[in-house]
Amino acid sequence: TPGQVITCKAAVAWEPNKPLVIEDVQVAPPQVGEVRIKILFTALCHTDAYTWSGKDPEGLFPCILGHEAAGVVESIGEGVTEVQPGDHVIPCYQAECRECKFCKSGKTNLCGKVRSATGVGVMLSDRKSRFSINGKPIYHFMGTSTFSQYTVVHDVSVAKIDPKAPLEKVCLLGCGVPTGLGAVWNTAKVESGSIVAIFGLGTVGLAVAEGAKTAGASRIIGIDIDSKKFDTAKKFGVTEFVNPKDHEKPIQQVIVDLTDGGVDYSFECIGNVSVMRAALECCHKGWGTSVIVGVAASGQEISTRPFQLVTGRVWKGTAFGGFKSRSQVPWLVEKYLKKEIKVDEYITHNLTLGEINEAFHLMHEGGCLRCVLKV
Ligand code: NAD
Ligand code: AHE
Ligand code: ZN
Repeated sequence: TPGQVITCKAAVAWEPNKPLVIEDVQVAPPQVGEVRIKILFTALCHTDAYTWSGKDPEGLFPCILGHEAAGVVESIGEGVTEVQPGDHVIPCYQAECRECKFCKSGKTNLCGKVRSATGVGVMLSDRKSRFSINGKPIYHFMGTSTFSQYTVVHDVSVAKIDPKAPLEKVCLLGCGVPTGLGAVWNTAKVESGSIVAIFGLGTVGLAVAEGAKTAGASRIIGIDIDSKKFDTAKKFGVTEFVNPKDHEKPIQQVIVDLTDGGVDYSFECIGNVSVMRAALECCHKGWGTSVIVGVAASGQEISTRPFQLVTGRVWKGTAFGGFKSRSQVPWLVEKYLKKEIKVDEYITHNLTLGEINEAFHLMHEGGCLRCVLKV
């Protein structure tokens, strides 16, 4: 039997920076290779705010933002074999088809199958949106669009998880927490005894700290311009704090002086290109590796003296912490259920979809890590 159009509530971004509007949205049934998901909980990530701001070259309006969520499969399109209605799932903005050049390389978690469609807000099969309001199409975002009671995603972008996991918590495993843990475990491969510097102590930076602690780092230096972050950061494994505002010297010099020549690994978790430079330049000569995690605005470029790399420093980046999404998100959920990784501790606020604009305001205040919305 052909699926039905569902009318439900969604937060629509009509224009950059204009408050999101809760609208009645029509969600078309899933087509071949697609899955329609009832979203139960979604968190907000800084990347949603970034695209909303209008600075993301891939940002299209009107759209439905959101990419850190959990829900239940409502229906499946033709050819979908790996999930069934009723399955508990986490939508994944980084797909994993297991068949493309990227997936088969064994060298990356990036997947090429649906990226050309998700980057322009449509579905792959007909390059159209499944969302509309009275016939007017509304763009998808990151292949997930979780600020909606129902969304349609590609089957290669759905991780099926243990139904015992509380969806109001594990929604965080859709982005920020895996990104930080994976930046340490998969991208940098931090060894025991290493000295680590983390720039930016939001959810992503704190997850880096947690990852570094489990990897056995000897010193974990947290750098943030908001000293209110330092108390919480201790609980995630940060051992020392530096507020660049307390120093006259450039922050890279402060860190080099603190560490007898620099750190073994640094992570930029802000999205600020001058901090990215500082993060590279505070690395130890000969081997220090810096990982870019933050997303910088359109038009921004990184720079440093090439001599920094000639003398052995390494500059890297990471997307979703290098995790293969469909394979490894379920594994992260199990680790959470076994209490091997934190998740609850990153949730500082709980609101509803109707309060989403308030949730975005909270994000810009110091006390907020993740705000989870009941959808
Ligand atoms: P957040 O806003 O919660 O955290 C950023 C932190 O940086 C805040 O604590 C802020 O006080 C601090 N900060 C700002 N300017 C600073 C400066 N000049 N020096 C030191 N600290 C400074 O954000 P988040 O949700 O943790 O995300 C962090 C970044 O990671 C964002 O850019 C986001 O878009 C990006 N991100 C990337 C990936 C990926 O796959 N690469 C995944 C998730 C998020
Ligand atoms: N559209 C942005 C790029 C945004 C970006 O880099 N996204 C990260 C995930 S951020 C999650 O909070 C990512 O995974 N990138 C790899 C990819 O395939 O998008 C821009 O600036 O163009
Ligand atoms: Zn995110």
